[in-house]
Amino acid sequence: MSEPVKNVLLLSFGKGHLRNFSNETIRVFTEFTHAVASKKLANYALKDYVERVLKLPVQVDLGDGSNLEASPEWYGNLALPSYSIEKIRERYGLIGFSVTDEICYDDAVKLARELKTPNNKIVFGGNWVSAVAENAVRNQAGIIDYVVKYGGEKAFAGLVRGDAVGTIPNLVYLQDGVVKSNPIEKDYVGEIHANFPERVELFQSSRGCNNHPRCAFCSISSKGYSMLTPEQFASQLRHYIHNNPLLKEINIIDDNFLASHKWVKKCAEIFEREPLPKDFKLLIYAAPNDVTEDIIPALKTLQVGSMFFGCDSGDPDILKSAHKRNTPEDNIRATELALNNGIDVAASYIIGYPNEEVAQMINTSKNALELLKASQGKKGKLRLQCQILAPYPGSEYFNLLCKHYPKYKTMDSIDMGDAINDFQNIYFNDK
Ligand code: B12
Ligand code: SF4
Repeated sequence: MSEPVKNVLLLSFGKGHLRNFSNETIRVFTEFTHAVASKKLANYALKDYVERVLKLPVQVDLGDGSNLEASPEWYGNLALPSYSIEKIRERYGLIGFSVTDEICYDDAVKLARELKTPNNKIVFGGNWVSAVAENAVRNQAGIIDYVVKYGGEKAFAGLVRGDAVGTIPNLVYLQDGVVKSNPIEKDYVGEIHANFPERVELFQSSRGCNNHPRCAFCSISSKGYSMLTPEQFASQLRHYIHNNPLLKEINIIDDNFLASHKWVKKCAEIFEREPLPKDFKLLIYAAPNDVTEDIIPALKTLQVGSMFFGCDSGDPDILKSAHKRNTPEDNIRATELALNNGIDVAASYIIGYPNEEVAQMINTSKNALELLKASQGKKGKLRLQCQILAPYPGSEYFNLLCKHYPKYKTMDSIDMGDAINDFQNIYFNDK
């Protein structure tokens, strides 16, 4: 048990702009403003949880750890309040880094190295570090004190309160040179209230996914599947709209918004009684197999304007081998249904699965062409995208990569371009 922390700083990161520390300051904004680009919902969630929900006597400041000076056109108003590295070292007892992907991990570690003193604690959280937590605390000993795996609210609160390290859920740390991983608790999900800056349009109504086993390429860092109640969903949505009447679209980042039709219909019932503003739209992620005729009226009431579909392949065997629940036919049917009802679709495919045959890739392009045909003359618009399979840490495919390239097992910083090449080498060298 140690003292509760008074001043906490949570940093977010945008695209990896390599930092150069000469004459540099870090932008720290204690009043929310729209002029900062790398707005992490995670940091708003953590701040709101300890300040509003738990009412801990702490001030959590949010800062942007990106190298703002490197690209003012991207980050906007450089006249924002900012603190120097010296000032940050002096002021904050706990500094958190939200690192959701590999692109900003190296930058975050570089900055953490500058900010670390014997008087502060450095904690990392987010998707990327969750999957490489043990490697991160071992490889960055002396810089990263703790990594929080998966949902971070309870662990963050424990660190702020100064709870005994061994009692804090989801915490990974070094003790006498040995990596300790505390038991993982089911993710917390609750309303997030904050004065979001104008451009924060990210909205969370559930965490996790009900697809078991997970898709073989999936690397999301969540434990279990938890969702807001329909009443909380409505209250949070109204909070967003009330705080920002200019907001025209909200991106619901849930991995599968249609996981429970019953829940979606209950949410819709609330908004049938008190409709959303006319020109307001929701963007959702959905599995094509969950898009059925009977859910369309609810989607209309909720003013869903576009859906992102993980079609992922047009080949039935590939879909099965990746533990997907959708079929190639689902991809076409769901797209037609959405477009017919004026809902835009972004359909995403992947190629480069283990042992994927050329004929199977052709099935994928045929499936995408079917979607294109289905989109002709429809009210909704279609966007197609395709990427090469990336074996992210935390996924089943990453374990396959490690079998052939054991070096990845102990790494915390991975160039995903290299990982993709190595993965391709295993399966496609002779083709
Ligand atoms: C929104 C989003 C984006 C937005 C980001 C906007 C923003 N500024 O936040 C945009 C579109 C820009 C984006 C871009 C990318 N993204 Co993205 N994105 C997401 C998405 C859908 C939601 C993230 C989110 O806000 N979740 C809600 C918050 C509340 O949850 P959370 O971030 O997990 O945070 C919780 C915990 O992780 C933890 N935590 C997080 N940070 C911290 C910090 C501390 C100190 C503590 C204690 C705890 C903690 O506590 C939080 C509360 O429980 C996720 C998928 C997902 N469902 O998570 C993908 C996801 C994170 N993205 C991903 C990827 C790959 C990318 C890109 C690299 C894609 C690309 N190829 O360009 C880029 C890189 C962005 C960059 N660095 O420049 C992957 C990461 C895979 C991985 N394991 O690394 C994910 C998981 C999607 C996926 N399944 O593939 N993304
Ligand atoms: S990829 Fe999406 S649908 Fe598949 S298990 Fe992960 S979150 Fe669920």
